[in-house]
Amino acid sequence: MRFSVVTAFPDFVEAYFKTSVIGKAVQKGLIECDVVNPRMFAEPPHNQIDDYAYGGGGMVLKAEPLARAVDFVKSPAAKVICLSPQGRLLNQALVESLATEQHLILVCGHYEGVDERFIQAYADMEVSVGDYVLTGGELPALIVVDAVSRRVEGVVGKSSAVEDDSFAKGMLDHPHYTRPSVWRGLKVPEVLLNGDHGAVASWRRRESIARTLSRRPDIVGNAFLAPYIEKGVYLIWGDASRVLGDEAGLPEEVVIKFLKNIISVSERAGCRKVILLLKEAAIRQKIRILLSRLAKLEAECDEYAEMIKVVPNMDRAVSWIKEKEKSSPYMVAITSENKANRIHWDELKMRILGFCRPVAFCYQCKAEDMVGVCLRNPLGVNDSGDIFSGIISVAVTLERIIGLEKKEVPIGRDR
Ligand code: 4GX
Repeated sequence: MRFSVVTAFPDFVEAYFKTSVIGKAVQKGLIECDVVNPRMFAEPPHNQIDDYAYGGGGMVLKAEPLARAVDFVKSPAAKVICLSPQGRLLNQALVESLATEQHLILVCGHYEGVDERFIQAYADMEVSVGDYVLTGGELPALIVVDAVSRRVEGVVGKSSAVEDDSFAKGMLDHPHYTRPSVWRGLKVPEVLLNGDHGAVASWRRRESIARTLSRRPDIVGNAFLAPYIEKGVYLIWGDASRVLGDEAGLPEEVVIKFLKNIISVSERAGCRKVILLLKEAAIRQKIRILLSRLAKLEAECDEYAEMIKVVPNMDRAVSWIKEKEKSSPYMVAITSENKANRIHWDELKMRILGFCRPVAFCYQCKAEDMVGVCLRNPLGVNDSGDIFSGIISVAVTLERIIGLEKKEVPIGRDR
């Protein structure tokens, strides 16, 4: 990965490239950093790189010296980024996306800014590091170099790289402590001293959640929740006889495909079980036999049989979850009907993090069975309750609520 910084103050940027983690990464050859001064490409004898703004105002960087500097460092795959308060706000998702590039050319503006024609002709993207005004683009450029570099393999140690996954999940970090265990009368939380790894993990999860909900509720909408849900997530497919019963007439391979799909969708969202409501004993038996046959036939289907549970009705599903989790599930119906207890998916995410209860997503369940909240069915009124509609509705809903592990933002000209 290569970074080229175009700046009228090369000393400042060069010092950073020789220091600390970035300096070591340069030494090890993990990243390549160069600096180019537009003044070297300015018109002699004055080598002026700025001039008065047309229409009045302060000074503006001239387009030609910047253009020549960029041409000088350019490589075929280079992306040109201009640092500016008018740019796209930098966040971890954009950092991950920039980390996939081979060469970033970072152009640092000064004064009132840069001649707009340079940006138009050369910049692939304008990036801002925050909603405040600085004196120049050097610090923002170094912020980009720093954040992107630590996503390059080998630049930071494995533990910090793994730690970083927590930001990929989009939640705030938990507090950290080191020795001594009592400092000026302040104690380290007891749970961290006992060596119970499970208890530590669960404490850290709760701390991350509490901090995120109170300090940064705005990021919860995009967070990947699966690692933060202590009690299980369940999917209950009501009236499954309609799709799996004999009258549905589905060939066995379609039933198998359905089971596989619904399991993989549920597993990705961290579901503990998929519970099928099948009122006829004969069909429950048929599905059980099919699952155990699958387990014998294909090694990977071993877990498939474990993931699926068949019960006759909702009461049995709810009491089974309650028994297993020692607390009653929060019921969430996926429905096309306009119910009074409908909530927004964003609000549901907040609630799931706020309590420590199992959550049961219910698809095709009878109204009288549903006492919790309702979520809008992503298929709308077009959901006919068949296996195709069901998998789509369930997959979109689970992905919306639980989220995606990684977020990719495409890079390119964004205006
Ligand atoms: N995130 N500044 C750039 C001059 C400027 C203005 C417009 C290009 C276009 C900043 C930030 C930031 C101050 C750096 C103005 N250059 N850059 N400079 N916040 O405040 O990136």
